[in-house]
Amino acid sequence: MSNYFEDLAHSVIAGQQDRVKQLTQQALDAGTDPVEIINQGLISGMNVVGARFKVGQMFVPEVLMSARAMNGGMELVKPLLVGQELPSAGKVVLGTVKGDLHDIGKNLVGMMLESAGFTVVNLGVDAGPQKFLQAIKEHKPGVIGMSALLTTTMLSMKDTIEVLKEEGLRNKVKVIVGGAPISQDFADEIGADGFAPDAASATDLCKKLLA
Ligand code: B1M
Repeated sequence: MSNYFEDLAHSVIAGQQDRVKQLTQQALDAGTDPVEIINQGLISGMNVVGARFKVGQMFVPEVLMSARAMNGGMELVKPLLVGQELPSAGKVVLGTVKGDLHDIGKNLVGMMLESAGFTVVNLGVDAGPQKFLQAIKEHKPGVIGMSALLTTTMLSMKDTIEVLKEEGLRNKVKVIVGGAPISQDFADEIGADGFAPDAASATDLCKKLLA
């Protein structure tokens, strides 16, 4: 079976959605545990994609192909998980900050997190402090992740952190930030718990913060 999982992981890395679906179906027909298919085949492949993306060996279009391939397999497996709790690495509330409509990078972060087994609550774009606050109260995440692509909107991250402090929630949730104009210095300055320069690093950071 380990060769089969390797084959599945390689097909995810290669972005071959049809092959991933075929292999997933074969494994299900053979009675393989759906959780094993996810962890040892699908997620294991996406972990390699994340690592390669981080060091510039894979690029955004290839990552999107791999994610699409992985989702093809997930669609077959998920209905069989009803009643079974899919192990979650933790919950992350993710959004692009107030006034900012850029969501390609943020969605890539969301996909990578989901691929690594996190539960992601995606607030979409133009998410102000109150929206993050409500989502924290409702979903009780371990981490909130804010994305900004404009120098004019990045200060909204600071506003959100201030609101969390006012509400007494700052110590209950880790805050990570990212996006093209964001740096580690800026993250330190506004009192975030971490900064990630890319989607794969964001996943590593969440794992570290929730360990
Ligand atoms: Co806009 N735009 N845009 N734009 N746009 C930029 C960002 C800009 C740099 C272009 C430029 O002038 N060279 C510039 C910003 C300048 C600045 O502030 N310094 C700019 C501008 C000015 C604008 C408008 C103001 C233009 C106008 O209307 N006059 C306007 C603003 C609208 C608004 O938001 N209110 C605008 C609009 C748009 C579109 C709607 C047309 C479109 C967005 C479509 C969409 O997202 N659905 C758009 C696009 C596509 C871009 C560029 C071309 C590409 C951005 C992108 O998707 N990159 C961009 C120029 C560029 O970057 N070359 C530009 C690919 C993506 C994968 O990368 O988002 O950086 P990125 O995400 C990375 C990392 O940053 C990181 O991981 C991702 C993957 O590795 N990351 C995180 C991101 N979020 C993270 C969160 C994390 C951790 C890591 O933790 C939570």
